[in-house]
Amino acid sequence: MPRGLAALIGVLAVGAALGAGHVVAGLVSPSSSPYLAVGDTVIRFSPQWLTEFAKTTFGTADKPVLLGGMAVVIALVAAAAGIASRRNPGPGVAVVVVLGVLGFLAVLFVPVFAPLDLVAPLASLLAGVLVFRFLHGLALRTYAAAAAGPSGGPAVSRRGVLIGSSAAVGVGALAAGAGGLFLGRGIEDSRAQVTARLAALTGVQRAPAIPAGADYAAELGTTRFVTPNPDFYRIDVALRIPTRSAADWRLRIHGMVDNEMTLTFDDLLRRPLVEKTITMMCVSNEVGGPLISTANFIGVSLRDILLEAGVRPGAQQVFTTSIDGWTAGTPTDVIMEPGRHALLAVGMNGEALPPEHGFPVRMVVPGLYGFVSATKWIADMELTTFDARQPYWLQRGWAQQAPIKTQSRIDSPRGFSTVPAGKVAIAGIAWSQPTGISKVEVRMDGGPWRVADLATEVSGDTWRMWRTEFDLAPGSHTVQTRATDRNGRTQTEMRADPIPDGATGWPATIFNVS
Ligand SMILES: Nc1nc2c(c(=O)[nH]1)N[C@H]1C(S)=C(S)[C@@H](COP(=O)(O)O)O[C@H]1N2
Ligand SMILES: [Mo]
Repeated sequence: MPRGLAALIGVLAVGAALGAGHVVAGLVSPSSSPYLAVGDTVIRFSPQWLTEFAKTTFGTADKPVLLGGMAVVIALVAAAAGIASRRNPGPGVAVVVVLGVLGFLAVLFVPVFAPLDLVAPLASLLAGVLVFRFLHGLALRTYAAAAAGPSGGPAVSRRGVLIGSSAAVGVGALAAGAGGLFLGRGIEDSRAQVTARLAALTGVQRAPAIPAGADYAAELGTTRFVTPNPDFYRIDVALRIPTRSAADWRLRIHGMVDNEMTLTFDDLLRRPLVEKTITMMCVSNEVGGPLISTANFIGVSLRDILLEAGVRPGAQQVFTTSIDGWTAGTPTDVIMEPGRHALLAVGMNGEALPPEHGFPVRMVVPGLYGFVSATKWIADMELTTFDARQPYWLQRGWAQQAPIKTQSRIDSPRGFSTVPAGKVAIAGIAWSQPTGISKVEVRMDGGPWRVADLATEVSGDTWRMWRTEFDLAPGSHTVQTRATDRNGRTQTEMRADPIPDGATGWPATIFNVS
């Protein structure tokens, strides 16, 4: 058979395998899609330089890039397998089986594994082998018949069957893949119920309304004080968002505690609920970067829960594990500070947590970078020593202690933009959770520092907006800022990379006046 057809059969068979795996996973256990499990495994075993490269090069597009790259590699392997099988199906079947077994192993070794998870990779393996044998046999017969005799009649109809079957497999594989995605969204009902329950709760201690003067979004089009959920930055290593319903959610609290406990979602809603406005941020944020957002989180005081559990002396860290097996270690003494407002959060900006932000329950600790505190899809909480357990990012070279560093960002003018000469508004944000910002200074073209106007403060747990104005002549200009916190500490000029405990340095924006 022709090379092109042989390659196509390889690709179709593997496509059918992936599609079948994805749709069966969607039906029985959304976290067991072999394709996504392989992606997770790649992330888990990637060397640190590679994950850093991916994060800095592709940012939040790193997951689509990984999945797309995997698709290209798998398609090339499948095409090669098809071409190697022009006469005899042996090599092709062998490659399809090897790919299937890899998917199988990836699912088997996910951090949280259930026997039901094996159904999807098995279906995938079976579909791959069957489709390959079927299309390959059909193609061989078609070309053997064409070679055998001048009476092309049967060969033509065989060719029709071959084209029809190939098209059907291709469409079926795509539909199955898409169907799997759709089935994976099975927590929307549970989310809608939680949103309704949160709205109906009467005892919630609501966050004060954000004062009108807290941002300059209306006048200057700069960052809004509260980030709408769809715009909230997202960082995690989960290719498959866990889909546990609120009814099935449990949190086990154990280790160095007097009273081990297991909490249900209803247990949380029966407790006093508070709403806090909190600015969260990622340690990977570069100076001037976008990985910072603010939301009104509704939750239960984590300190109160731990007081009830009875933390034993020497329990240095609260080691949390998510449903998908990611881990974080939070210093116990930080969570236990009475004014810290560490939360087990169930709501975000008036609705249930969005799936990608940790539904049904996540942790939020003001003043700590997310990787040491903000466990999404939380499932387990162990009180332990720092030596006993190493969380995910600590194993990859990041720090154990990671308080958020005092920083500022220039939002307007945009870098390399052109603005009209005359009075030019300079504006941005500054943060130093949980201390708060007392001063932001701005300087133009290396000139003297000038104190900017600060917007109304919401709390130390949030960012604070600032603005000022410079009279500028045409030409290229560079503006710089530095923030000072309420303890009188000014952000350092020293440039540091995000790894291991957060970037530092004064932000600078170059822009043009005409
Ligand atoms: N389960 C899980 N939780 C996680 C992570 C993760 O990879 N998995 N990443 C953490 C990191 S590094 C950050 S910065 C915050 C980001 O939370 P967000 O995506 O809601 O903004 O989540 C934290 N919680
Ligand atoms: Mo992060």
